[in-house]
Amino acid sequence: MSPTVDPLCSPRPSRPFEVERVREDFPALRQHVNGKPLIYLDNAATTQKPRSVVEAIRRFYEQDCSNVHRGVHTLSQRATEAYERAREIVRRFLNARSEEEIIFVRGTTEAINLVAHSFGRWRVRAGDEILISAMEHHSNIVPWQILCEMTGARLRVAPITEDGELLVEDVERLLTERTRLVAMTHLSNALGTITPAREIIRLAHERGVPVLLDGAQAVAHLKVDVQELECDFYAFSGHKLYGPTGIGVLYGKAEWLDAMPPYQGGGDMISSVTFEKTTYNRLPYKFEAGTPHIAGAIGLGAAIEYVTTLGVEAIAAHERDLLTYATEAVSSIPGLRVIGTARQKASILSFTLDGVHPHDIGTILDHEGIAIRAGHHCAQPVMERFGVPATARVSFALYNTREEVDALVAALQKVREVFGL
Ligand code: C6P
Repeated sequence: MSPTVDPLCSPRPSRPFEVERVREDFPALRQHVNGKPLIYLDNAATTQKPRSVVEAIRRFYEQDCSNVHRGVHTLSQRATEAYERAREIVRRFLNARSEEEIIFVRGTTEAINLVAHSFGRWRVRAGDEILISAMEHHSNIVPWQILCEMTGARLRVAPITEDGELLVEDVERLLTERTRLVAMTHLSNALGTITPAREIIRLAHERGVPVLLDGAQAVAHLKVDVQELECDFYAFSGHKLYGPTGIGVLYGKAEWLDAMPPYQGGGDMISSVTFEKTTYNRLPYKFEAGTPHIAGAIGLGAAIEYVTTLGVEAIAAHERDLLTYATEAVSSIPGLRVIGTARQKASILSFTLDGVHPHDIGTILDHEGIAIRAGHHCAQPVMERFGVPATARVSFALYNTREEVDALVAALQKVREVFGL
């Protein structure tokens, strides 16, 4: 089944997407690997960085390097302004109501752990339930298992279909009066499925249950508007959005974040400390203990500006074209099985090839200069669901081209030849 149009994105970009011009912004794409021009198709793991992001980080370290929120001196003021400006860029990008709702963290993993520890410690008791889906990344499974171990709560898992779809009625059936939180991926890293997030949130809210969306993959491929989605928490990583590693964002509705206890204690998250009592800082600082990744936040701001200038919808349309083109192209390869054939998909093409282990596919493609990921993609329950130990995964970004897809298909034919298929 080929992917259909993502309802969150307009099907037509406002102007043509000039991919060859865009590629010039990414110095890493100009290199050769194993004597072949690099074809980078491992974007779900991490994306390459545009020059403007590297420049923003360099500028910070060369000119403004200082700590934030602490010094009266000029460099500290400049660093604070740049860091807070990055927060405002994120706020606008997600359409959050207020900058108080944007917490800088290390990445999606830390964002989810923050909610599991803080919200969990506050709201979850023995016998309560956390509802996730069967296509979650380990980052959206293990923190909830740890919480369940600590509290005696129970993890419930909404199943997925043979196409890798999450059915709203299954989620509805599993929402009970003991459900304290729903935590779901917005876009599966192993299957490419776009989940029906808006409907799930509506159903959960009808029962007074808050919803966390794992946006690690979605944020680079779909237009995300947290007010339109009405999600209570949204987690994402900068490095999958053309920004640096080690920086990410937890969006949370202010009413939740206000009520939740701090996640970590330390500098910057307090307003006063005595040995008898500590009072906590206001939002968002209550959740940002210690010196943050200042350069990372600035780099993420630059990445979001880059993506916004190109247009999220134009990027989505370009990637949709690539995914449709690639899905059709690989369907002619004998023995190739696509894992994840949901009607709503973005960016990701996972597959197996009869008689060849995905790691061998990855190794042979690497000899051809083509980078893909092979393995369980930190989503072992998904592999189990589809009865495979691993898949080969191609994941697209804004700088990929149809010519690269053609090269991929030719290299996959080579894999078959090597294995005498
Ligand atoms: N998936 C992949 O190759 P971090 O590592 O914190 O930036 O992101 C974790 C994470 C959480 N949720 C989803 C849906 C993800 O895809 C990821 C990261 C990478 O698929 C690395 S395992």
